[in-house]
Amino acid sequence: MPHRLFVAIRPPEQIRDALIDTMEGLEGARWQGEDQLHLTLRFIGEAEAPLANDIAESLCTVRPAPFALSLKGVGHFERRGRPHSLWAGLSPSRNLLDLADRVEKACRRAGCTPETRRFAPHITIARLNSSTEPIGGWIANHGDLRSDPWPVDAFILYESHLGAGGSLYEPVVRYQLKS
Ligand code: 2AM
Repeated sequence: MPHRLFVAIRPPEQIRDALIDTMEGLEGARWQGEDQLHLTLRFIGEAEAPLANDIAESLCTVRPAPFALSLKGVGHFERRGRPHSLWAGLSPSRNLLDLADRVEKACRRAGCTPETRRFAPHITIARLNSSTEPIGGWIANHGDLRSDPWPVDAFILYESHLGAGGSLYEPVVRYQLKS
């Protein structure tokens, strides 16, 4: 059976708490669970065992030095002209772009089809649908979201299990950055 994979950074507890604090005041939003919060570096999608193993191995070569990230602001993505998700943004970080670039190259070396979409760093907070109330008030209330910097010292290869109650994200391999 293929594995649905992605590579992400897991924010620490105090950052997850800050994100959870924003999860109110929007009727009809499907808020992410605490254990679902992550910053995707590379969505891989369905991979059969040999490719999945090669990806897991290739990612071992990605070992930049640890760096800091901080939350900055909120936003939304649209699909078919309608708000589809809410997210928290990150302060611009060259180190984050560099990490995503190295992860992308490692995935390609393992045999993944190149990602053509531009990397848009975000942490999804909620999924929305046509019955969600207008998001303008929520965006205005949380637009000044900021956090202290947190140290990023690892990234994770996740397997996504799709279920009726939402996706379950299972950490498969944790990759420590250079110490
Ligand atoms: P999202 O949070 O903005 O939806 C696991 O699905 C992770 O991979 C999510 O963080 C999701 O981003 C991201 N992702 C990127 N491209 C995706 C795609 N085509 N399908 C599903 N998830 C995708």
